[in-house]
Amino acid sequence: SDVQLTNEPSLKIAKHQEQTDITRWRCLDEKGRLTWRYLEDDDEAEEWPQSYPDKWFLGLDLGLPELPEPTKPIDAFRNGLTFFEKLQLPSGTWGSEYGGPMFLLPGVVFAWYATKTPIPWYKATAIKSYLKARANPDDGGWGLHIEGESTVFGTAMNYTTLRLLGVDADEPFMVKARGTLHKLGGATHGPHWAKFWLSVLGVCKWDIVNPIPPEIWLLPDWMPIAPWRWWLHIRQVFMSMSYIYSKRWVCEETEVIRELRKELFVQPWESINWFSHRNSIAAIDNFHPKSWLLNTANWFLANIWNPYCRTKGIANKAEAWVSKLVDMEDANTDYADLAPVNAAMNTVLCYIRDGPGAYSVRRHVDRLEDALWVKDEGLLCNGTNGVQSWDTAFAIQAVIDADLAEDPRWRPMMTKALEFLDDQQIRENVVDQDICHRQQRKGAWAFSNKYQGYAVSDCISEALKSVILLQKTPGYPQLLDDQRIFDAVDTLLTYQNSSGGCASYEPTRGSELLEVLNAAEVFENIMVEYDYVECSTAVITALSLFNKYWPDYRTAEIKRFKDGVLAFIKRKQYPHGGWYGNWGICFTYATMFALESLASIGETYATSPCAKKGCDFLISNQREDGGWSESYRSCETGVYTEHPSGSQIVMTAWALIGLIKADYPDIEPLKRGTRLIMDRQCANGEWKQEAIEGVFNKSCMILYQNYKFTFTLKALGMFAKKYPDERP
Ligand code: LAN
Repeated sequence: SDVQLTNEPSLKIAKHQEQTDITRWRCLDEKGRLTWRYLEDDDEAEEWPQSYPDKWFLGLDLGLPELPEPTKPIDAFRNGLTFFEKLQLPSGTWGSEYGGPMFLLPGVVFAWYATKTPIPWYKATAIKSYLKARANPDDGGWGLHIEGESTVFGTAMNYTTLRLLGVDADEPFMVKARGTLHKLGGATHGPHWAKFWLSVLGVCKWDIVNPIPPEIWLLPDWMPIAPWRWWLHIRQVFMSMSYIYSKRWVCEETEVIRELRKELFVQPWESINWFSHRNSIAAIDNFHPKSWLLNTANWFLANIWNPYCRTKGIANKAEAWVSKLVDMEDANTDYADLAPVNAAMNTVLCYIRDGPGAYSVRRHVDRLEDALWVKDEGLLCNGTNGVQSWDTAFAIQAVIDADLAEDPRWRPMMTKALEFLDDQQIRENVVDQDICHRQQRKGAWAFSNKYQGYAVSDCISEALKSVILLQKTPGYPQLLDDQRIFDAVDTLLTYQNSSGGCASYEPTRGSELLEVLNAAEVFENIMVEYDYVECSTAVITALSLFNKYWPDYRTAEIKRFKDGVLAFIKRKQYPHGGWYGNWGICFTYATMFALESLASIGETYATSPCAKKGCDFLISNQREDGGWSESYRSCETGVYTEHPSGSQIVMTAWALIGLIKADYPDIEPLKRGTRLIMDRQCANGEWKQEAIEGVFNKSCMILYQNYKFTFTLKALGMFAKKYPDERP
């Protein structure tokens, strides 16, 4: 009754209300698959009360008592863990918002819209709240990520999202956003992906989209540009995009689409020359301008290939093959897909191909829920379907590093965490591994969960470390037998590049030169896998630990592998002593991992010039108040830059962990850093969210909500273990 439909009854999109009732949201944990429910029914809400994690995710008061004031780091550790324990989910993992990127939610909403999926009022309302809260206060637009300046990408996509959800164009915040979009040149000046999505909706015409030929999937594997060599994310996104582009499919025209055509552009829609705007892009969106080679290829494809050479036969063959590859992706992930970008596009693809109501469409729509998240600000889309295995691994390591895993007080929590990793280990390779060019994954862990099932070198490493450490602690069940540990190591050993380093999902398969084909405009370094310091160092640390307990397993290969990684790490050290981080901000993050890995093979401050230089780098950046602080600008510029809001507990913890692992000899700086973390702790043991911690592709920031527990605890625990009697 309170659901008001727009004038498109067939789409059943509800008008928003002012806000949802925050006490009615619940996060459902089905063995690490996390989805949100809104309980409209009072009885149901009473039967399923909000848990501590629910309340915490939603910013509600947990009503926890104040804990005794800590005098030593170990007390602060205990208080912190007492709080963090309350946030453990039934499956044994911890949940987390994983927001930051501002281009993911629009994809999901567009997929709902294109597939005529009903959007209940509470989702529409919660999305409206989130986007309103996240509009840039000065100009009302949205950026690439939550801390970024307004772009056409962010503003055109999120404005359109709101309009599709039934938000009025006359609302003051919409007027403001539209003004900003127009100042930036309007939606004709968006990057490739914005043009793609707006063409699917029929707000733009397909002529504005630079070619995305599915034919590229027909190239033989030996060719240096064959897509199986590309970085996984780009490959998977480009795949479904190319099918939809090839079909030039447009969703049903509705009143709101016709209105959007009037709102998003700076000239009358009918007069726009779409073809001529293929390369129009606002300066702020053009983070990585297209190469002349790509521009030439685009010109050829658009002017010669498409009109004159592309036969129906070629198009059909290419579409059919891409469609098969998408089927494999869907089957291998039970429709969860690699990430919400390709998940949204695959949803549309299945709708086009299989029709409304098809199982593929229904399952996709259901799976899109896995990436959605609710918080006090409203509903958003996470960067992946969660951070489950990754966060669980670090939670375990924090307790191990404090030497408290044997303490019966923490054993139930730790056992549950171990059970989670046990359940989440991937037990088999994908069926069509060679055909769809998947990496070996038996024995591995994914970043989120096994349903998504994409192994990552450092996710395997961190989970493996945690499992070994706990199973070697007296009193823990031996859930993974040796063979399953060996499976993980076997897969890990497939990850080394010729450089000695390791990449993320797969060893690097193509040349860096492929970067000239980067068509996304808004990201850098996305075309192939690169060697990442964090990934490489995590692997070496895991293998060192493994060696300790199984010295005879593939000994020579492991030694060779570790030597290669070690040489790589040493090469990658900056003259100032730090290492550049690709997935966390930035030098502080990677330097922690580098020092930890060096320590794992016995290289510390006293014994290794490389480790000493790394420590000196960290010490040189310690601030007056004892903390460390780094801004995401470091990632963009490659120059260590402090965050304007001062010391950050997460970076302080990273620096302390690196220093303590490297056995830094002077306790004074360590005490000052530890003090800062203790001072920032709340009376109930919690730490509050500070600046954003993560990054990808140099330009896009992403939040790691649990780092303020896992790493602060680890740092406190390590300090306490090393200096049990010190009171910083
Ligand atoms: C992630 C998240 C986890 C991250 C680590 C494990 C931390 C890292 O060490 C290796 C790379 C990895 C797995 C990673 C890769 C890129 C991801 C998946 C993300 C940063 C989360 C979101 C991002 C993804 C690419 C977002 C969609 C954007 C596109 C350009 C397709």
